Amino acid sequence: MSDRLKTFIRQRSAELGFDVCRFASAADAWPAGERLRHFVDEGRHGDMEWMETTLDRRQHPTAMWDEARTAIVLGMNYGPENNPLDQLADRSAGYISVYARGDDYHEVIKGRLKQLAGQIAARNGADIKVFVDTAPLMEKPLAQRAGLGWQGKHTNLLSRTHGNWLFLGTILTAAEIEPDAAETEHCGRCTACLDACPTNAFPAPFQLDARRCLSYLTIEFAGPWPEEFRTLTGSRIYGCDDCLAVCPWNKFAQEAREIRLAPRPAFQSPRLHDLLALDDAAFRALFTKSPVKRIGRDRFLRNVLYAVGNSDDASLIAPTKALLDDPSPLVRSAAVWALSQMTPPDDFAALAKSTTETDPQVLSEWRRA
Ligand code: B12
Ligand code: SF4
Ligand code: SF4
Repeated sequence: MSDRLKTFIRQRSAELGFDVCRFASAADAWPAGERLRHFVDEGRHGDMEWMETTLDRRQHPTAMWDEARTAIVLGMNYGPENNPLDQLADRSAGYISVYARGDDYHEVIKGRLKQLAGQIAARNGADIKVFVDTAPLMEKPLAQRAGLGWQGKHTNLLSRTHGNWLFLGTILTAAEIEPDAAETEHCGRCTACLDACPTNAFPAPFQLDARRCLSYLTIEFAGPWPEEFRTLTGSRIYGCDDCLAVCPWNKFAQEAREIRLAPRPAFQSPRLHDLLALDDAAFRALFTKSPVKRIGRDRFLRNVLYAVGNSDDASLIAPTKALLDDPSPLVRSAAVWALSQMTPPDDFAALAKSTTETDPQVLSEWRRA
């Protein structure tokens, strides 16, 4: 029965566009929960308070749902056509990470997971729940246990068949289904991802300090960044792919076949000049159905302005000055920093002298610069 059910699930998952589908016990003990607790105890989750508040439930699948017996772990390939890091050389353009260049994967995957779960429930009758990203479930160790790949030294899951470009989604069921073999680690002596990280975000191999990660800073962190990271971000304005893209296992990666994940031309090397002009309505229109929309126009403009400060593109000075009057203090403070990087010290001092700024946070940025 278990074998026939597995074949049924695999076939349906492939029809729904998943590239991998494997099975793991959701009930066996694992070390991941303790490691997560260590991560949070060290404060490495930064401002992601939801990791703290859901810590107990996150520790193990059964801590969230005590009837869970099997995890059906699915992977969807989002492999890029070329090495995405080549785009970092153009400092007048922003870098949006590969995962965010098409439609929001949460939407793409969640709908399919629900369809698959419905088909499984109709056949099997056992209780079932679907998860992608936002639920308090540790997806990467579950995926390793199911044999989709292994957690590399950069902490992401990579595989011998898809390299580093797999989105994960999970279905938990109360049904007992024969697990597949777990994958073992194949990083060996390689340290390419650790060496490539622009912000030195790995305190040790297999461990990440999210507070130093550009993905966290560009997406999750709400305020002005600590100064040291502003120059290190280069032109990365949403997410970061460096540790994934340098991995030698990408030689086995294939280009994504899911049409909704295909990169939109507007998100490949968007001109910083155009992005500086985005008001709220234009931002929402540009990022319809994109994961970028979630961070909102002000946080996005903050990221764009840090990239402007690193651009050496004098044509961006005038549109940056215009943002000194922006309604958002976050945007104004990032504009001040960008100008401090791009204008000669005397010009900047004259600007600082003439400012009518009253917001204390922005004023402190003028003084710091
Ligand atoms: C929080 C989060 C983040 C945070 C923290 C990232 C992190 N590495 O934890 C931030 C915002 C930084 C982030 C960034 C990214 N994320 Co994210 N994120 C998540 C989320 C919601 C939870 C992950 C989590 O629980 N982290 C807590 C840490 C403690 O867990 P962990 O990484 O598994 O930790 C393990 C290791 O540290 C290891 N470990 C610790 N100590 C030791 C010691 C030894 C000796 C050993 C061997 C191991 C070891 O064991 C731990 C437990 O397994 C998941 C979705 C989910 N629900 O799982 C997506 C998820 C991990 N993200 C994803 C993606 C795509 C990204 C980015 C690539 C996006 C981008 N391009 O910008 C980056 C990658 C950055 C990186 N190098 O990790 C995908 C990854 C897919 C994959 N193939 O792995 C996920 C699974 C979402 C999804 N459903 O597809 N993310
Ligand atoms: S995503 Fe970028 S900043 Fe974050 S760990 Fe990887 S290389 Fe470092
Ligand atoms: S770059 Fe090297 S160390 Fe990092 S995940 Fe890939 S194989 Fe492992």
